[in-house]
Amino acid sequence: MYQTLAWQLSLILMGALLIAFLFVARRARDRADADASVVSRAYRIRGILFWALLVVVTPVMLYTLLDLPYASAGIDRRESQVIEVVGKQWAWDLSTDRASVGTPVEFRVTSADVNHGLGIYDADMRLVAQVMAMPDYTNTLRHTFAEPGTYKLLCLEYCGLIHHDMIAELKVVAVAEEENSHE
Ligand SMILES: [Cu+2]
Repeated sequence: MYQTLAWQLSLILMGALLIAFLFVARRARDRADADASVVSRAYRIRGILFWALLVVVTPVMLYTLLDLPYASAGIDRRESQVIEVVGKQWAWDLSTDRASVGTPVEFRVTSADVNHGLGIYDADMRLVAQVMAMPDYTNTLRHTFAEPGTYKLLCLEYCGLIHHDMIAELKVVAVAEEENSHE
């Protein structure tokens, strides 16, 4: 649905651009010699636009940058559960398929062959975290699961014939449940 909307919007914008382009091209042919007053007016408008842009864009940029999640992602330095993840054609090898709610999980992600993309999806198939799986390199992804459930690990980087079937499951359980399972 959004694709159709985006396509229609693109068509409209492309049309508007074409009309503007033709208009300018025509005007340029009509008046080849712009006089000095036009030039100086153009410079003045350009100056005003520059300052307007600066005044509008700077606060917007600062405001949106402050909202980036990177800083808060680094704060959770509590003891974490480590899960080693190796992607290979076409499966995920996990050192464990269990994790607990509320404790940070540190995924150490690498690949045994080609590039893969590790995507972690919740029960509603909403992407909750993702990181690249690269050969000869370990990427660290920290994520704290807020909800218990069975999460799915999918591959987000096309890696060959059976890429679509590269699925593993991770059971995220409440802490009490985890302790019971050891008894
Ligand atoms: Cu893949």
